[in-house]
Amino acid sequence: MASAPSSTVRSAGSPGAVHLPDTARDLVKILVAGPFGVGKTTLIDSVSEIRPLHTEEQLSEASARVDDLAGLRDKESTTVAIDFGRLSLSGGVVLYLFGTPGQERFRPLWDDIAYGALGALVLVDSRRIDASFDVLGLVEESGLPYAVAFNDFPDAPRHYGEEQLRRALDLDAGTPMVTCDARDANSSIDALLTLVDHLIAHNPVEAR
Ligand SMILES: Nc1nc2c(ncn2[C@@H]2O[C@H](COP(=O)(O)OP(=O)(O)OP(=O)(O)O)[C@@H](O)[C@H]2O)c(=O)[nH]1
Ligand SMILES: [Mg+2]
Repeated sequence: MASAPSSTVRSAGSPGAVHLPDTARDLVKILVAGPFGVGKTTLIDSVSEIRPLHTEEQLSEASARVDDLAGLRDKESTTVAIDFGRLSLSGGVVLYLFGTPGQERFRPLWDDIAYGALGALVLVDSRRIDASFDVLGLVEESGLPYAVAFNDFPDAPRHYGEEQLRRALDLDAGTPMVTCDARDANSSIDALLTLVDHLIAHNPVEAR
């Protein structure tokens, strides 16, 4: 991966684009991971320059007993396999975004989806911190570098400090933590750029 300074990285893709820009140089697989209903599909929708691929199914009464709908009043569907989208950044970096469920029961799917990924953006809902433990366990186990993005729901508690959140999630000091609004493209791109900067720091390669 190229060592582009983050200040040069800006979204170069445009919604509705299909073909890769001629400048595409580094194609990077990124996971957008997180617990049920945290906003993975929403984030990929908001940033993707191609029509995102979704595998949504209506929530059933049976699934409501398994996946906690607390705080998710309007939620009517869930991703049953993956989401997929693409985001081109200037500097020739193209992110292929794979949204992946983070519940422990999806572990077999996780191994396949994670194959070849360079890193993960883990979305967290601060109203339901403990719902993120499974996915953080899976990411840690896979050894992927990752950044944590708190999806900013309007009724999210505001009284937690950064250190408190870091401790609650048992994050290393070096793991980037940001807040984003998954519905907002710029905010979501900023979260992805935080991850890209982290990956570059992890994997510095001489600029070609
Ligand atoms: N207020 C607010 N609502 C959001 C935000 N992000 C997502 N939502 C809503 O939260 C619900 C869940 O979002 P999804 O994108 O379906 O979450 P998901 O992580 O893909 O869910 P699963 O695939 O079922 O695990 C949807 O109703 C979204 O409209 C946000 O940043 N703020
Ligand atoms: Mg989804």
